[in-house]
Amino acid sequence: TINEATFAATSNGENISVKGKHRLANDVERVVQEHLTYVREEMCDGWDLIHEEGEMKVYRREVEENGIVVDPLKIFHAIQGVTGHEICHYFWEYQHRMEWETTLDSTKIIEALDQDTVIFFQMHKRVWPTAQRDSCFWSHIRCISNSEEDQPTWLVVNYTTPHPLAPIKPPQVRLIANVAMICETIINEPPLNPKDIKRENIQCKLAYVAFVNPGGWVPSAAVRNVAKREYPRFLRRFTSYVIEQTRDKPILF
Ligand code: H13
Repeated sequence: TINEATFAATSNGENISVKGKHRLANDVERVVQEHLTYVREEMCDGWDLIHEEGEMKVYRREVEENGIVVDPLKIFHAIQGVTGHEICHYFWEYQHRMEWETTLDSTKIIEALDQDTVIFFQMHKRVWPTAQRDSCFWSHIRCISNSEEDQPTWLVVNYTTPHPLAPIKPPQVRLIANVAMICETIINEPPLNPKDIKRENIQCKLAYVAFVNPGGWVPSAAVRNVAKREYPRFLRRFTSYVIEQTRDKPILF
């Protein structure tokens, strides 16, 4: 519910409340902080490097809950010529999503909670040998300043939430997810005047973290094979898309 008298318009023309906190603000805060702590943890016992491709490294920890595979996943990558803000912008903005997502049938915004937080309903492609999956999650984008000199950290978090506009309709199965994209921008050999920074001087260090529960039983081997193939494929395609989109645009710091 919108309880404040001040409104702003989102890019697709809906009104959202901009004053005061929305009903999921505390949840968003907690999950963002958890990701910032978790991403800095050392990758030690139990983490397997399952895929390496150039600068991209995909790690996974094998975990099952009641026989359901819920393997945590972490990907590290470094992308030349783009900023963390650009990566997060394209990951969060739904207008671009269907151009890089190959695992979705549809995506839509069902509520805007504030300018940086929206609730998505998505229909996923049937990639595994059982029922089709959908998902309903808040998606939040944020910029965190670390110090005056450093470039800020940008992040996007996608976190499952129930919503009256998205009831679960069996046989449809709902994915449960907690996903974060966390990016830092590195400027190599910074010129004296910041205006002279060129794309060849910049690099984005990216961490992508995913906890996904398929929401119902799927054969373990099938889920693990799909994940091992699809996550690197997603990151490859998504980062090429951002490079392509930003190539001739001014740098978005
Ligand atoms: O992160 C990716 N896409 C986001 C934008 O569409 C949505 C994602 C999400 C997934 C599920 C529920 C809620 C949000 O954050 C890219 C995802 C790539 C997925 C590759 C498929 C892997 C299959 C793993 C099987 C685990 C059950």
